[in-house]
Amino acid sequence: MKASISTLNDLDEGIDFRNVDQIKRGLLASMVRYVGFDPESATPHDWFFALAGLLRGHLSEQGMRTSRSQYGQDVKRVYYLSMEFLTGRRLMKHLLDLGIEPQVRAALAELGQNLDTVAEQESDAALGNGGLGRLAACFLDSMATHAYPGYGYGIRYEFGMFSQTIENGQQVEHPESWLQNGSPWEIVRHNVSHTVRFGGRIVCFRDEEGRESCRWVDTDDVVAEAYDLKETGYGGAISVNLRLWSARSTQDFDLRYFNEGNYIEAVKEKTVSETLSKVLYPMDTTLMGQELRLKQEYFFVSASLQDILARFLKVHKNPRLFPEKTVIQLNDTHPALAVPELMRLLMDQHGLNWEDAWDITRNTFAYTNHTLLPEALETWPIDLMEALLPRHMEIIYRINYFFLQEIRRTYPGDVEMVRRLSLIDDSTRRVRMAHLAVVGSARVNGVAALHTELLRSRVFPDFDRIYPGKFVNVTNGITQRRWLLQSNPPLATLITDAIGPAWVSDLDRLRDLEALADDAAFQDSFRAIKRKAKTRAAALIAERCGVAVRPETLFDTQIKRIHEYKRQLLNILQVIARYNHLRASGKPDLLPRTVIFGGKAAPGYFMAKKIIRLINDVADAINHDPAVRGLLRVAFVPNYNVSTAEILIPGCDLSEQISTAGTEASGTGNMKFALNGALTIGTLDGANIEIREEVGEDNIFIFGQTAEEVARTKAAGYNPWNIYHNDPELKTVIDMIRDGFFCTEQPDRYHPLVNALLDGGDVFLVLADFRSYMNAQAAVDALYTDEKTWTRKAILNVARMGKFSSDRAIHTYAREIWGIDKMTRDDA
Ligand code: 26W
Repeated sequence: MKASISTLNDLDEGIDFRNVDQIKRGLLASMVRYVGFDPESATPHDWFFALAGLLRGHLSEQGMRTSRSQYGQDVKRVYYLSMEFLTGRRLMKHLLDLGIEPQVRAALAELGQNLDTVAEQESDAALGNGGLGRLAACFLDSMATHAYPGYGYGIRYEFGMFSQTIENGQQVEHPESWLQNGSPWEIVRHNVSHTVRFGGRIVCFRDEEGRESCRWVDTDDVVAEAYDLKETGYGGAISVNLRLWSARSTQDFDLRYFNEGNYIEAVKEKTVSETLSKVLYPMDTTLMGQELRLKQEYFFVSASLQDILARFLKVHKNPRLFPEKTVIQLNDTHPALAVPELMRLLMDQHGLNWEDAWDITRNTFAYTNHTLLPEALETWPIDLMEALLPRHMEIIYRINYFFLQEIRRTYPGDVEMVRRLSLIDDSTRRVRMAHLAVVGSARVNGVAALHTELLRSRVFPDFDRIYPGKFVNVTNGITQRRWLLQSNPPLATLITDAIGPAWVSDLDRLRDLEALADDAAFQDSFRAIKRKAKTRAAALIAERCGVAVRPETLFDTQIKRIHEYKRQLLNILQVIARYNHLRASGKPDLLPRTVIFGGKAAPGYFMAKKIIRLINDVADAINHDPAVRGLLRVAFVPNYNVSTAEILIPGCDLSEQISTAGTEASGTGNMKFALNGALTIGTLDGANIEIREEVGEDNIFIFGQTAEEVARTKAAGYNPWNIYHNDPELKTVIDMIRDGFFCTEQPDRYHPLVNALLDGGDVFLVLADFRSYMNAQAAVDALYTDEKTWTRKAILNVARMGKFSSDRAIHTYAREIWGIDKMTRDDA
């Protein structure tokens, strides 16, 4: 039997995906056998499931090849642990990776179906909040494309990021049940499950040789069940497995209650345990110590580590070799409990002593920090940790004890240093997860040059001193396969026709486009493509917002999470100033513009929700004012997600990246826009700095204070009132908001926003940067009238985006942090 399956080709059902006829037959068979519908009456939705079902078998086969190859070559693997994977839709990606889009399109057409319509039936896998989750998805794509032995671990949330509607100008959240109709891509591994324990108490004892060992008893248990998704790479040869854990109760019925006839009580425990993987926390900053979140973090960490260790021990008998074959990347601190969990598993389950276990642990992990905002740095109450994870709390105390002992030896008498570095904040009685991650990792990285610099100088200066070389930078990147090839086919084709297809897996090749920046014919094609993409974006806006916008106008877009630090408010102040100018001057001396917003606010984030409402109120006033018809339109596109981004980004002229300098770790939307030929207006924050370095300062609109200036402004005692009183245009704008110009029915609606800007001290320096932003916007207007120069700059932006490929980021991680090699494609 074994011999007959040694080559997976024996399993081939005979479908050659290069052959339209065979795909067609396969689709019909899948519709009947897998979906169970009559092809004669099937809807596009049914066809989506039939097609996905057909591909799934193929993907699974390819995944097996990759896995066999990894075992065969006994490679070192990287495990990417992330609470979020924002992969979006998968169908088109798989077709592009496998190179079979035209054939599948033709096969569907013969069945009377349109591939694009079929693809739109898929719901977004929105298992993430924003940048951090999308980055994880781009990284899996780059790992698969470049044959790195990678593996993702996360949570199979039943409800991903909520879907957003705008009602009366306000955000309303709705549950997003992406699994309502089932996901055709998942492979359920009923046989792969791990028990995850909570609560209970610790019993320690000494064996005959005097070695202490501990047992964790009387716990409440949950089972983690594995669901696998295959992340294909471009070219289709290699894939990366993404294993998501779903919580299942250890018992369907509590027999104690059941036997008493208490049927409802008997299933209650089941419901409680299974809430663990129910819903993604829709917050990207503050969590406020919620117990369920901590349980989610431990749940996925424990299941993943048990899984990783089991896979390792299947091949290697000696746990001490673990770091030679394994590196585990912690995507922010959310999985930082992996540090004490690995210690626990090595000591309590595999009998290692403390020293060996610690040696293995700190050589296994690496930690990526994604945020400087103090409120986003996770800490957990000691009491909560002790109740839920008593053994881990003990281990953390002990790690801390040895760690601080060393600090005391190196810095005798420096009690302040000890207090600052401790894993425990004694004043609040909380565990500092970032400290745990730093101490437990071999490397810590920031996600853009400035971010890493600030991380070292402001957030972790003491750690940087005691661990020279531990902090490194890896600037973020995006995958050009999704963010150009897939989302902007006309531009991708234009580029390939001009310079060949190598850019698809080597983005530096885009440099060759520089030579065409002034070429009249190339410019014409480039502009025509942009115009078509704007028409598509306009259609989306018309459909979702009921606002008619004209593709001839400048499309000015800010799409991202709504947050005070990202300063959507600065943008809307500028829009109001523009509106006032147009009304007052009576002549259209400013270029017609369409200002597009999109993004979700955390449901409990009062200010962010106010900002959404203000944008919508302002949009309403402007869009209904005949005085500015044809000159200014504002649209807030509801339910911003990956699929919306795929349409709005290609259709944008001006990309808004206007965070207060020193607050946005990197940004990745900025890269996606520039890659699609938008010019950036932005501050010297995050990756904007490196984007300016690459594209050249003539090809980007930079404004505002630098991170250093921001710090100095604040230190000098910043008073926004001075700016308010000295800038009449700004004063008028703020007064209008304060006096209810945009909300006559409730004039005080925006007082909280105005107060934050004035009496509240304007924490994010909106007023301080206003004038400089206005000037930069004036420069945009002036340049946009010069079609040729604008297009030249846009082309140069595309040509110089090579650095911002996630391929470059992954090569850097592989070389400098993970120490892993590409697999050879011998049997792939
Ligand atoms: C505590 C809850 C929580 C959840 C998520 C806190 C913080 C987060 C993330 C760190 C937020 C996030 O997505 N950060 C973004 O990460 C991107 C990828 O590195 C960066 O490009 C963005 O600048 C950063 O805001």
